[in-house]
Amino acid sequence: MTAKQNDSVVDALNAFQIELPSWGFANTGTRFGKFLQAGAAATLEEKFSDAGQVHRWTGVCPAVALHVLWDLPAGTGIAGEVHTLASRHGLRAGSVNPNVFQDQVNKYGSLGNPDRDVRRQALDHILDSVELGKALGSRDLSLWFADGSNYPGTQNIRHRRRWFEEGLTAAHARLSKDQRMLVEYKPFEPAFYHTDIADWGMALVLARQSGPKARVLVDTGHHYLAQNIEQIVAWLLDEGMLGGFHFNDRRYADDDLTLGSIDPYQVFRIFAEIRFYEWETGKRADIAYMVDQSHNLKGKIEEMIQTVMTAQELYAKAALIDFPRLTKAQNEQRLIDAENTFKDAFSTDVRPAVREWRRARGLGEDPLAAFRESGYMGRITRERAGRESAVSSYA
Ligand code: RM4
Ligand code: MN
Ligand code: MN
Repeated sequence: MTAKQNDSVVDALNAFQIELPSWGFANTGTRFGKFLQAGAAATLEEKFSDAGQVHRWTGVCPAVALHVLWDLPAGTGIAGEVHTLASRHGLRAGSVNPNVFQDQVNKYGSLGNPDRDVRRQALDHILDSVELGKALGSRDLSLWFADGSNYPGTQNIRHRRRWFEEGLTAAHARLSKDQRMLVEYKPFEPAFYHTDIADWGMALVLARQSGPKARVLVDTGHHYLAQNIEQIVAWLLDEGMLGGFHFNDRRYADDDLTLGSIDPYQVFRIFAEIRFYEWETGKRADIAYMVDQSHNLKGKIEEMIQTVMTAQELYAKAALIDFPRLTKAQNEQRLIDAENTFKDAFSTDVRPAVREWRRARGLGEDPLAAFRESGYMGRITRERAGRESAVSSYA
């Protein structure tokens, strides 16, 4: 790697942070079974403590996303306490994720529910979450809805769309000037015939209709197989509407596997579009990078460290793309040369440069090894073993 390339990697890593999901540290499972881990976090304090380990060894994860009902079963009125817990572990609260999909009342949906009272209840929960975000100084209200239907003809798709527009507009009206609202889409699960916000186009329309502080959130697992995700990213960047990512990898559906475990080139291509946009416009894209994964089989903290390391490596690789060379080759229709600017960057081994970057910042060269050596896992496993282990979330 040349000195210039090394500088690009250093600049990229200096600018890259990624938010962790609180639910990634708790016991979760599939609908077929829950495989509990003795060391899994059960309380918000434990989630912050575990996330604090990921931040401590990687240095790039200062914020933790909160899922309101899972993390704050007592309600949204405890911002002070959340703040204290987070700072105790060197962290802050990240995006606030309202939960309007788990209560019995949400059987037929939340903001898209045909029952006006249920829609109101969902909106109230979202508005409480906006207030919690304000009290926590958290910027993003991150909205995902399980709304949809399982059988043709059972719901009025157009009415539900309008109810979403109404609800999201009302939620947007409550945002402070520093807050944003991220609208996440998903084409399937738990609804399997239609979901009310099925794709990026629907999320974009709703975000635009609800107000200027709304953006689209791209969860990499929320697409049909073979969909060109980086094209969606390029369009949203061009529209000024890309708000953030939920990163994870998948083989079939919304598998929530470790980022880059199945298709690292996919993640690289997403970063490539972002870097290309930034290089061309001279502007930094205002994107919240977040992880949305939870693991039943791998150790939760180790897996999160692995994810963050992978994200950094792929982001650093994308920083190596020679954009002047790429643009020239594109303009001259030299297809192979253009394509090879991507491939050259992707196949460069950035790990020595990333290790060096860590060393220079007083971090361990290998966060995974450092975490293992710290003895933290053994300690929490002993401390937490034997108590009632509940599955606190379904992610
Ligand atoms: C959904 C979606 C949301 C996440 C829930 C648990 O599939 O990805 O972002 O909060 O799962
Ligand atoms: Mn998600
Ligand atoms: Mn998901």
